[in-house]
Amino acid sequence: MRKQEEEVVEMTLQQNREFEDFASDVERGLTTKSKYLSPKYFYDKVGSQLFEQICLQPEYYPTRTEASILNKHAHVISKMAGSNIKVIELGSGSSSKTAILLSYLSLQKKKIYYFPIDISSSILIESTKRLKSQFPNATITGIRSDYNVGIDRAVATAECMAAEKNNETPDTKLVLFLGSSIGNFELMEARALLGSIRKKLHRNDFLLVGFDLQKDEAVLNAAYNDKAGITAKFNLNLLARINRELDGNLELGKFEHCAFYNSEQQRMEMHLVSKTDQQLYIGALGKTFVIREGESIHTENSYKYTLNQIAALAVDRGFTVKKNFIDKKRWFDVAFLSPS
Ligand code: AVJ
Repeated sequence: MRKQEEEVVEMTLQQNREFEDFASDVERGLTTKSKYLSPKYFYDKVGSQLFEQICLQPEYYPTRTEASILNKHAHVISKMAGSNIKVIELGSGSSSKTAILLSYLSLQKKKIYYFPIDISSSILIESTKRLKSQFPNATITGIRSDYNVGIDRAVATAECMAAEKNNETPDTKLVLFLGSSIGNFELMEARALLGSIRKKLHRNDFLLVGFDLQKDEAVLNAAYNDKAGITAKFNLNLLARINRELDGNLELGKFEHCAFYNSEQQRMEMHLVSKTDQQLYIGALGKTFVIREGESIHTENSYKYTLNQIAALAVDRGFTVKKNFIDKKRWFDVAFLSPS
């Protein structure tokens, strides 16, 4: 069986595990006093496509702002990262921004080794196929996984490659964590994640993290309540996914998208608010969950950072901030970190 087919089979097998995780997480989230669902479940095929549409909305500035920073500084970043690296990306999604960096790296390098890691099998299959045609000489290995396991598998795969090819493959790593996905993590979780990444890095490795910065609340609220209603669809799609995959009878029309900036917590919050008292039946769980009028299901936090908070977080986790690549409006920071 060809290697590519092996990769697809492996990803399909994991889809079964995905189902188990989803079912038990939904049961837990709808059973607790303050109902919640993890934002990682936004990214099924429909959700990933809706997120790509969100990135095109005039109000949603993060993606295009980060892309403009990468376009402007990719040559400096690839110079700082050195000549022989393997690129490991957490939450790669469509890898559209990463292609900017890979283009520069391919100009300078003999060969690119890129390991996109994503929870969504569908966007991973799609983006790796596209990137392989864009970078025919590159070795691109998609890994369907959450972040921590994903890095270990990327490092292990790279080492196998090195063994197979008599150490031709590079030994320095550039880990990418773009798109302000770090914003979805509670601050303690973000600390823990950076700490676990630090443990997997050697002195010559680097970490590039995209942070959405604090700014005018009106700009933030508009970004998560776009006029076209795509973010609302993206949020409600979580319920549609429960219906599709867990045999739920949830009526999307009985829920309202609600997103607002919580200045105390310095985060955008997304919720699905019930318009009436409801009985939510989920066939795969054989259970009914009661939700009251006005009660919400908390679906996402998106923390907004200051440069001081970024520096404190990096230093606290054993990194040095080599450079903050920031846009003119100071809305977004791509932080270039090295192990200290
Ligand atoms: C992909 C997590 C960075 O929080 O801004 C977009 C997801 N949520 N619109 C973000 C999202 C609502 C996005 N991240």
